Amino acid sequence: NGGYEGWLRYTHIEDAYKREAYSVRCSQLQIMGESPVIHTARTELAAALDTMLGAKPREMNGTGGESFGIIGGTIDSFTRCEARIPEDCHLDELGEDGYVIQAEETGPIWLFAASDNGVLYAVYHLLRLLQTDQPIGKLSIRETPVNGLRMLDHWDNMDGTIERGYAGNSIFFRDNRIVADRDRIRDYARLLASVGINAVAINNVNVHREETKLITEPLLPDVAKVADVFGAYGIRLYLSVNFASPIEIGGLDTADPLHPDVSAWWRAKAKDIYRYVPTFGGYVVKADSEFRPGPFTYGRNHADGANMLADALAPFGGHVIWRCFVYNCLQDWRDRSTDRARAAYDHFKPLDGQFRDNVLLQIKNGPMDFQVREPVSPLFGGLSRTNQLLELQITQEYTGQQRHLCYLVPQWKEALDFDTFARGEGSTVASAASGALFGTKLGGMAAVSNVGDDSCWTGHPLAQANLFGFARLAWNPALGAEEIAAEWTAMTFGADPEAQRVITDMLLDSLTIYESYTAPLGVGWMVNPGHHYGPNVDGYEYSKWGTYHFADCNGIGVDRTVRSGTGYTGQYALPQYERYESLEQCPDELLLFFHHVPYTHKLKSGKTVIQHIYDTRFEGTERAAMLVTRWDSIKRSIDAEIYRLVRERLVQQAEHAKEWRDVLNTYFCRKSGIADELGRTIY
Ligand code: BDP
Repeated sequence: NGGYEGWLRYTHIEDAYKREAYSVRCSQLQIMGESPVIHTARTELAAALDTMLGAKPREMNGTGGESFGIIGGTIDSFTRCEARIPEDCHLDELGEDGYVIQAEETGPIWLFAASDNGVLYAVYHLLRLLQTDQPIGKLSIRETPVNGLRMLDHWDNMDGTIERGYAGNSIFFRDNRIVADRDRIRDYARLLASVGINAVAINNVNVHREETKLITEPLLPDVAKVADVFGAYGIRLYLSVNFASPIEIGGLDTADPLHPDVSAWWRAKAKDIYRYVPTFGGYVVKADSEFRPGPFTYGRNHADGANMLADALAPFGGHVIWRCFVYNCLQDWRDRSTDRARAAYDHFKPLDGQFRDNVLLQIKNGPMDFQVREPVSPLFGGLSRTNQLLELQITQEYTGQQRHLCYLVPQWKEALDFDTFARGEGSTVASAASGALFGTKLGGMAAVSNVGDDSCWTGHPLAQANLFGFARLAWNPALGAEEIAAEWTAMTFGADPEAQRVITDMLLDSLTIYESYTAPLGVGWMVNPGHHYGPNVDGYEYSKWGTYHFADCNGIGVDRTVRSGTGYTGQYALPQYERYESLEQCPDELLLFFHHVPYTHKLKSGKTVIQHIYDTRFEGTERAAMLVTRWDSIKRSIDAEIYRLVRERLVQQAEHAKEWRDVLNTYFCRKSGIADELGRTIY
């Protein structure tokens, strides 16, 4: 039905032989326990098997002596009902969310976990095997998530709009209320749980008047209902809060984090919230950023602010997720010390070690703002005594707004695999974020969701791959971009191998296609101010946001070196610092992020910067057009509605790519006065 079920379609398995092989093992089941999460696991498993195998599985009540069937539960529940546990299962150290799936050629399929969530994840894993056509004869699977926190942030406003949303309106809010019909929220929770998400923040980090009230008593009963919906899928609910709440809703005249009335107000507030929502996850806070209030107003720092909130939540087990997206958005471009790229590190590095252990600093992958190409934020590796959460953007604000195809997993993989060298070679961002690198207590990954009330959730049906992909990476950052794309495609589009291949390849090519017609060589921006869609070369060049490319008739790029620029490169550990500092070693794709060079500068590819700009813009546009042809080639295997939705967007993408090409090529041709070597038409 037009993509609503996402990757959980559970289509009937047509191949009778395969269906029979699965049916033999899966025609009866027993999931032990009674909690809402266990109930979800049981109903999901039964319903999925029913549609895939064409027969409702029987509920059994066995003790492990059965010759077939699925038996699952927490290790405790197995012990309680004295069921047999096969000897060779390694059930130690499964952590909070891990699980084991074990089966011999004959006998039951066992699902074991330490927690109810783990049981649910095991169920989804088993179903994924069936959905992707895997054998289930002998199974010995052991999974534990790499990241403790696997979170989705929603930038939803209570009037129902979504900041940077490209797929309709909010599924949580309408007309300044929480929606009454929560079916859609449940269906969303189901999609998220199936890939291991365990936390959501449902409102925008820019907390305005109406959203500030979410933590007040008239609204908390409805917040609790939403929390329960998510709770049945093992997902904890968080809220973004306004740092100035004590003033705006508390009747105080200050929000100074060190003022005793302010901390008392937040402590009482935490009590209220937990009375209604005992499973409440905590607060997400954007403070002193883009006109949001924060501790700076009172001459306090961000540790003062975060710790005060953390102390209020600590008795209830809540977290403070404090964002590091803090920079001066009213800057003077001539002042090099305020280079926006430096800001997060300059603010937070000196505070390392000063945060409470229920605070996590949420750090965007790059130092600027979710551009198609950025280096990794040097706070990863830079902070060694603070819990961290890597923040990614699934919603495609700067990557085509779900009108252009842009599978972001390869970009995220690059960030996760980046070596900070903070503790020698192999000190990856993935290990810093999870907490493994420095042994910090909490850690994980968060991302801004790309869903709305659109029929397929994400506007562009293929953008679902990003939601899926983020969650899979948050569970295990070592998974490959191709592996994830192939898995998503198989689950979403079914068995046809040709369609699977074409879609997977389109996904994998899409990021480089998008990058090659938009802002070149890591310089970023060049988008229309405000909504950020479409080319506008000087759109941000003469404003105060700190997002410049410095193109003139001689050259382009931002000198961020220690030697002659803003000094940003100095925030990296060796050898990354040297690599970025040196014009010779700096990777081509980030050249203009780190260096200002003449248009005739030769890249490692042998091309000059200007010729690279022309060539890639022409190629990118052609490759965008080819996406339509590739999609058309599999028309017969695709659901008609999805085919139409995707095609419509691909055609638009091809058109808009031409606009990018022409605007950028013309601009650089005029600025540089250098013609295209191949004499192609530049408007
Ligand atoms: C930028 C968005 C803006 C967000 C901000 C943030 O343009 O809408 O509020 O990030 O992350 O990318 O706070």
